[in-house]
Parts: sequence; structure tokens; C-alpha cells
Amino acid sequence: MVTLIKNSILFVLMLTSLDAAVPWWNSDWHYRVPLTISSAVSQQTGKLNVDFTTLGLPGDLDENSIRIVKEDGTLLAQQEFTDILYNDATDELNDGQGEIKFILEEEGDVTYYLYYDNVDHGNKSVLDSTYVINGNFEHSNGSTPTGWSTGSANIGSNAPNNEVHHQSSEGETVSVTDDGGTDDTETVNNTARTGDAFHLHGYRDRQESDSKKEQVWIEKTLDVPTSSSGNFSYWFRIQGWDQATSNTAYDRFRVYVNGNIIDPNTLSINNSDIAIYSEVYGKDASYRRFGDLGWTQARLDLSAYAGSNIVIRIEQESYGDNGYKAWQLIDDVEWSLNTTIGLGDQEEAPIAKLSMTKDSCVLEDPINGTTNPKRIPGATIRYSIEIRNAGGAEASAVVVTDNLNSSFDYGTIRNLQIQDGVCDCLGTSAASNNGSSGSANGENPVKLDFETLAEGTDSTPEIECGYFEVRLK
Ligand SMILES: [Ca+2]
Ligand SMILES: [Ca+2]
Ligand SMILES: [Ca+2]
Repeated sequence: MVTLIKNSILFVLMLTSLDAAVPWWNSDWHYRVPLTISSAVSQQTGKLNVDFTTLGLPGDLDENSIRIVKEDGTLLAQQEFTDILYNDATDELNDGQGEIKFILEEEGDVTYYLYYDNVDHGNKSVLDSTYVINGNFEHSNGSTPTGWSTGSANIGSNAPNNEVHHQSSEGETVSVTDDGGTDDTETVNNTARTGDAFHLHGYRDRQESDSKKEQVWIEKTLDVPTSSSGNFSYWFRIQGWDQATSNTAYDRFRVYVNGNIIDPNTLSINNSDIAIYSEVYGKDASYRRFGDLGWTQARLDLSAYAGSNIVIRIEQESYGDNGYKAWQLIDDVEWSLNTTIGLGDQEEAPIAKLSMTKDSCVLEDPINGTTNPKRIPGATIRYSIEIRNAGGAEASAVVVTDNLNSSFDYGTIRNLQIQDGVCDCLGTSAASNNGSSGSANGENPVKLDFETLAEGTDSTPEIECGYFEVRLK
């Protein structure tokens, strides 16, 4: 006589990490896209605009989640995502798109991975400030230009400006009075070229002082690629009352590389309101008249410095006239650009793919013993539950619960065990790890705790088998 047995099976599992062709960097991140760069040169600045919604990201981008990772699973040492920039223009915040920049670390055909996630998967912490490039000053810490160094010399009692400004907190204009010069007051433009932030140096908010030729500067230290090094470029906006009339007279601006003065005639400055001499540039029109010369680009060819580490200084120097203020806004600094970056298809983090097969066999019965036993009252049944993981991610906390029906004598439940490999119901040996692989002898429902199953594939799944025995009433 055969007793029909019905059981209910409950899966309880959580899925974690993974393996793919190129191993997934961090299982907390759910999406990535390959970035392919051909003919890359180490230390170039990779730059691209990314619209994550177009890439296929469901939900809202977590702007803090963006990371650029090498194939070996390490983060690029210098990288940033700038939400407020897109296609070299000011962009909305929290709109799922922005500008990516990073410093290349390899040569030739290079693949990096851009990892990101949406806010539904929990907020990621923002990448540490030591990673940022900050040529756009958007990643500054308040008024401090993160990633830059600043300095000054010959300063008297009044300190010059030399800090980052944010138009969002200060307003798009500020009122400036030319103390010690014309005493004129002007409403002065206070906007970044792009984004929210810019650097400002020179005398704007305070009077020049003590008839000194004050100098104030900002410096960037960088490694120039050995080839295809391109330009170092920056945008500047001269404002103020003073002018430059020679290399030595009145308020002026200058660029140095490794302490050597760069001839501004080589900087491709294209602005007829700017006077250019062999060592300085500055406002052309006469002093006493306020001028705002508008955003202007300067470009320095870096080929002469290929393969070397350089310090570029952008400096303002005031004349000893104690007034007729002049200053310079700086924004959108970048160098050695490589914008030939291919964006691949979005990939999702691998997940576990679990399947289960349940089987049973009769070990003995009260009439036939172990010889050709039948499924009759008093028979001992062994159950085998085979779990397979054919997915690219490890499955963790895999627990199978089997609630036996009333045709069984629960007190006879015993020999719970879990083994590696496929099930072999009649071939396995009776064993009991009594509680260490789930529930204990005599306990219903039966709980088989497989713990973790390593990642597998469709052709080579990870397989484990759980067993228990029970007698029919
Ligand atoms: Ca944006
Ligand atoms: Ca900016
Ligand atoms: Ca002056």
C-alpha cells in the first residue's frame, strides 16, 4: 500500500555577490557600463557626458554612487562625477546626467568600468575628496579649492582674495567699491563660467595695501602624458579698475610652469580688451574705468613638458598703488583631454539562479525490512532535496523548510545532513549533524540550512543535497 505524501516547501534565501567575465567590483552596486578607450596615454584626462536614464538605469540615479573601476577591481586614483555639468554647460542637479572625468592610468586599448546605482538600492557614500580633479571648482570644500594649492607673497596688512566662490550662496552679483582708488562702487558679475563655483584671486573684497606689489596664486601639480599631451587650458575673467601697461607696471596676470614665466603670447588668448606683453597680460583700457573683460580661454601647449611632472601657477600681481583694484575669476581648467571614449551597454550585477529537486526513497518497512521495502505504515522514508545555483552570484542564507503532513511520525525525524554534489537517495549513508545543518531530530517543520552556495553556470552549477529521514505512521 502506497501512501501519497504531500509536503510544502518554502525557500528562504538572500542573494549576494558574484562573478562575471570581468569580475563585478562590488555587489552593493547594481549597474555598470564599460568605457573603452583606444590609443590611450596614461595621465590623459578622460572626459565624457553620461545620461544614465538613456543607458537604461531604472529609477533615480544615486549621484554619489558613481565610480570608475579598472578591470583588476581597483578604483582610478583621480575621478569625479559632476552633476552640475553636461556637454560643457551648466546642468540641472539630480537629473540623472552629468560629466565624468578621470585620469587615465594605462596605455593603448583600455577598458574601464563605470559603476552606478539608483537610490532604490540604498544611498552610497560620496567618494572621498582625495579622488577629485576639481578643475571646475565644483568639488571644492566650501571656499577651499580641493586639489589645488594656493599661495601669496609680499602681502601687507590687507589680504587679497584667493578662494572659491559659489554663486548659489553669494548671488549672481556683488557690490564692489574701489577703496583707495576711484572710490567708485560697481555691481559686479559673480557667476561661474559653468556650474556654481569658480576661483577668484586678486583684490576684490579688500583694498590693496602698503604700496607693496602683492602676489597671489593658485597652483596645480600634474603629470603630463608622454605623448598626445594636448593643452592645459583655463578660463579667466578679469574685472576691476586697474590696467596692465607693460611687464612691470600696474595690476597684471601671469602663468608659470615650474617657476618659469610663460609668454602670454603663446596662450592663444583671443580678447581685444586684454593687453598682452611678453611676461604678463591684463586689462587693456585705461585705469580708473571699471572693466569686466568677460570669460576668456587661455591654452598652454604641454608638448614641451611631455612625460614630466609639472607645477602650473596662475598668478595675479598688484602694483604698489594701494587702490584701483583688479582681480581674476578662474573656472573650467582641464588638460590633456581624451574624449574618444566608447560607452558600452549597461550590465546588471550577476544574481544567483537557484533550482530545487525533491525526491524520496524507502529505506525499510516493518514487513520486508531493507529488502525491496515498500511505502507502507511504519516504513522509513529518506528525502533528498537537491539545490543548484547556476547563476553568476553566490547565494547566501539558503534555507529550505519542509512542513511534513500528519501521515508522518514527527518524533522519528532524524539524520539531517547536507552534502556537496548531486543527491543519491539510496546511496548515501545515514548521518545526523543534529541541528548544525538546520533543525534537530524529531522537529517538524524540517529546516535544512544550506548556508551559501557558490556561484555557478548553467553547464556547471554549484550543487548541494540535503537529506532527512522520517517514518510513516
Ligand atoms: Ca545633472
Ligand atoms: Ca565651475
Ligand atoms: Ca591696483
